[in-house]
Order: sequence, then structure tokens, then C-alpha cells
Amino acid sequence: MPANLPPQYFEIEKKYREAKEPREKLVYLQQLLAVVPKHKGTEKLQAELKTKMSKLREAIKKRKRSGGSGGSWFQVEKQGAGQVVLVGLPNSGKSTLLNTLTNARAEVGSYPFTTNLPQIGMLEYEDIKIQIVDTPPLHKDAPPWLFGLYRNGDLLLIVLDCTNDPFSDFQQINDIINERNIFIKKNEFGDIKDAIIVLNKYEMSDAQVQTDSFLQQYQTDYRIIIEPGKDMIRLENLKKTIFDALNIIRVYTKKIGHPIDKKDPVVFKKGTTVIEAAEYIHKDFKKNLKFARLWNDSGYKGQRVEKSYILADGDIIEFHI
Ligand SMILES: Nc1nc2c(ncn2[C@@H]2O[C@H](COP(=O)(O)OP(=O)(O)O)[C@@H](O)[C@H]2O)c(=O)[nH]1
Ligand SMILES: [Mg+2]
Repeated sequence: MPANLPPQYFEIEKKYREAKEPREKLVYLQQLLAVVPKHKGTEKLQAELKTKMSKLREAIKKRKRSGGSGGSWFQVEKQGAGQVVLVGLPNSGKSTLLNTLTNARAEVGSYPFTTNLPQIGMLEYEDIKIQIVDTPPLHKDAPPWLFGLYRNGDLLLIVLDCTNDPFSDFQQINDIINERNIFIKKNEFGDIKDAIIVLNKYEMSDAQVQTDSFLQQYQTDYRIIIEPGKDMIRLENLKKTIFDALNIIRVYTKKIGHPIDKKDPVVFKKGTTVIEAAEYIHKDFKKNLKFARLWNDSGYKGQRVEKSYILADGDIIEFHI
């Protein structure tokens, strides 16, 4: 064992040893590999971790093929421009939010544990669709796959019921997910998930004082939004906050000699360059790209741009090969 491993290595290793579900173990191995300093002295350890990972992957595959039991595991395949996963304690209003934001009709109940399996809806935001995943309530003995859903999501929407105690609920949520190495605030190790906190049921008179003081305490550290309810302006605000938090851009391609047709955007991560977009759209584009022309609302009207030009939301691009 190399002597200079960071302390978090041992914390994650402990969780790895305690995890029972192979897919959970795999996640911890990935995290271990990520925190191992990369130099000659750790090469053997890195190789060992990789071997363990491939053995686990094999075992998982085999179990799937044989239809074996070993506990159920739910994964939600990503669709659309991003996957947003709802997180919350029982009765916080997750399913209601899914129904408000999307075309889904998830069951809503005034009693806890109405939602036992992930439910999916598509949120229409301008010209793209964003996937929203409703989940069973979080509690300390929640099944491992629930944390798998959180880890896999591009963004977490943490729903707090402000008629309850949002401070203690938030603390409880953090305690449980931190224990599984999921962090929604900058932390030196583990997954750092992008998250939006939704303060729900704000319209109730007993919620407002708590909501305001929660905002005051946390708004510099977190992205917080007050429950959209049936208020359309707030709902639009929530949708836009989700779009912004996903860190994505919409890029439109234009054919040479054709007019601009701002339809069917291709979605990229923020920071994507012209050459990266070209490669994604067509392998040959990358090899043969000579230059590109750009149109947008901030002054470009077909000027040539470099391959290293960083694209922005709404850019229209014409590839010349
Ligand atoms: N007053 C109020 N009640 C809400 C709101 N959102 C949800 N609820 C109620 O809270 C209860 C739990 O909602 P549900 O969406 O099933 O919560 P979940 O368990 O987190 O999925 C239901 O009785 C809902 O009608 C809201 O914005 N305001
Ligand atoms: Mg529910």
C-alpha cells in the first residue's frame, strides 16, 4: 500500500468494504481511482483497482444475463438535453413538482411513500426537452439504487417542505447523501453534484417565516428557488434556473447556401468549441473542417470563426469542409 494516499481514500475504502450491492461497490472503486494520486508509486494500486472494477462489471453483466436476483436495481436511461433528479423526504412535494413541470401524471398523496419507483416526465423548455425523474423518498435505509439515480443525474432538485422545518430537513438530506459520498456543496472529495433547492409550499402561511430565514442563511452558498406553485412566472423562472444549472448550450447548424432555420438544436456542454461540435456532428467534419461561419444575437452575421472558438447558447454555425 503506497504511503502517501490522501485521507479520503481510506474513508471511501471503508464505504467500499461495507457496500453490499456490486453496483455500489463499483461506484466506490471509481471514486477510489479518482482520488489516488497518479504517479509511479501508485501504479500497482491503480492496476489493482482497475482489475477489481472489471471483475465487478463482469459479475454484474453475468447476473443480468442469468436474470439473477440479488436485489432490484433501477436505472433511468437519459433522454433529452439533461437528466434532473428530484430529491426529498417523504411528502415534500416531489411528485407534485414532476406533474407541474411535465406531462407526467405521478401519484400524489398526502401520506408518505406514495412513490416507490422512479417516475419520468419530460419538461419542455423552449425548443428542448429536459428529463425529470421523480424518486421514492429519501431516508437512511433507502435502497442503494436511489443513490445510484442521484449520482447518475446531471442535476439534483432538492425539494424542501417549508411547512415542515426546512433547516432540519436539509440537514437530514445532507447527512444521508454525504454518508453515500454525494455532496451538493463544494467539498474536497466525492461527487460534487449540481443542485437546486426548491423551497416548497411557500404559499402556506406557516411556511413563509422559515422560508425567508432559510433563504437568508443559504442563498450565498446554494442555488435556491421558491416553490413555483401555480404561479406561471415562478414556474418559468424555475425552468430557466434548471436550464442554466445544467450548463448546456443549444447550437443550430446551418447548411451552406440555405437560409437560417433555427430548429432542432444540438445540445452541448458549455465550453464546447467549434471543432468539438464538428466532431460530434460528423466524424469527417473534424478531419476535414476548414473553417466555420457563425450567426448569433450578439453581433455575428456569418463571420468566420476559429476551430477553437467557444460556442454559446443560440449560436448558429455553418461548417465548411
Ligand atoms: N400547499 C401545498 N401543498 C403541496 C404543494 N406541493 C405538494 N403539496 C402537497 O403535499 C403532499 C405531498 O405531495 P407529493 O407530491 O405526493 O409529495 P412527495 O411525497 O414528495 O412526492 C400532497 O398532499 C400535496 O398535495 C405545494 O406547493 N403547496
Ligand atoms: Mg411522491
